[in-house]
Amino acid sequence: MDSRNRPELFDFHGVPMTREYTENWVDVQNFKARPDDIIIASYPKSGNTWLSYIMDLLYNEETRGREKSLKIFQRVHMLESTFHLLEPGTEMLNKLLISPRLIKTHLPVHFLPKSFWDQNCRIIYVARNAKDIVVSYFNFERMTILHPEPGDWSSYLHRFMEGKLLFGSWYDHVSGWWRRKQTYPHLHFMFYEDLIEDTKGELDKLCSFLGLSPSDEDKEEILHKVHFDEMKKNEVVNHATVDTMDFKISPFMRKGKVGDWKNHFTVAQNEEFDKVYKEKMKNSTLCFRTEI
Ligand code: PPS
Repeated sequence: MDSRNRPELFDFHGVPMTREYTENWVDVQNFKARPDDIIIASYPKSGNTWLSYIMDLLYNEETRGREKSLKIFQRVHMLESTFHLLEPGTEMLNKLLISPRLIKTHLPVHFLPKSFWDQNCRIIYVARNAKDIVVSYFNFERMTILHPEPGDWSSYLHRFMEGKLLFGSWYDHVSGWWRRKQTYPHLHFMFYEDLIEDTKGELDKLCSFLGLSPSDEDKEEILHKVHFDEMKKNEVVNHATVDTMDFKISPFMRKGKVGDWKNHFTVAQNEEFDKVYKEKMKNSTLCFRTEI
C-alpha cells in the first residue's frame, strides 16, 4: 500500500472536495465534449463501476480482445481525476480515439462542464439509497488513502447527514441530478436497487435508451460477466491491484447488497437518520428503496 498522506477536504465552491478532484479544474470546466460522449455519473458508491463495466462490454467488447489487461479506470476515464503520477482524466480523454468515449464522474450536476449540455451528450446517472451508500462509503474510505480519513462510524454517519463528505451532500447530489432529468431528455436515471432486483430488465432499458440491440446471446454473456461474484474475481474491475487500497481492511467489491445498512445502523441512528432524511428530501419527488 502506498504510504502517502491522506488528502484534506476543503470547501470548493460550496462542496467539500480534495486536491485529487479539483487540481485540474480549469481544464475540467473548459473540457470539449464530443456529441457522442456518454457520461456515467453518480454519487460515490452508487454502482458506477458496475454501470461502467456494463457500458464497456456493450461498446468495446470486440475491440478489447487485444487489450484484456486494461483496468476499468483505463476503459472508463474519470473526468475530474488528477491522481498522483497519473495523467489527469481530461488529458487521457482528449487523447482517446474510440467512439463513444465513456466518461465517469462523481461531480454534482452544477459542476458538469457546459460543453456536455451544449453537445446534448447522453448521460446515465445511477443512484443508490442513502443508508447503503453511507455504509459502503465508510468502508471504502477506511481502505483507500486517496480519500480523507473517515474516523469512527458514528461521527462519519453525522458527517454524511451534514453533507460534509467528499463530493458533498448525497441529498443535494441525487436531487440535483433528478431535477435536471425533468428538463434534459438525454439523461437516463437508474437505481442500484433496480439493477440488483432485475439486472436483465435494467440492461434492456439501458440498451433502449442507447439505441443498442445486442443479441440475446451477447446480453446473456454481459449479464454473466457483470454478476457480483464474477466481478469480484475479475481484476479488470475488482481494483485488487490498486496500491492505494488496502483489501485487508475492506475489499472494493465488498457486499453488493441492498439492506446491508441494517448490519451497521443502531436503532437510534436509524431513527435520527430517517428524521434528517425526511427534512432534507421533503422537496424532492425521488423515492428510494432501502430493502427489496
Ligand atoms: S466508486 O468507488 O465510488 O466508483 O464506487 P461504485 O462503483 O460507485 O460503487 C461500489 C459499490 O457497488 C457495488 N458493486 C456491485 N453490487 C452488485 N453487483 C455488482 N456487479 C456490483 N459491482 C459493484 C460494490 O460492491 C460497492 O458496494 P458495497 O455495498 O460496498 O459492496
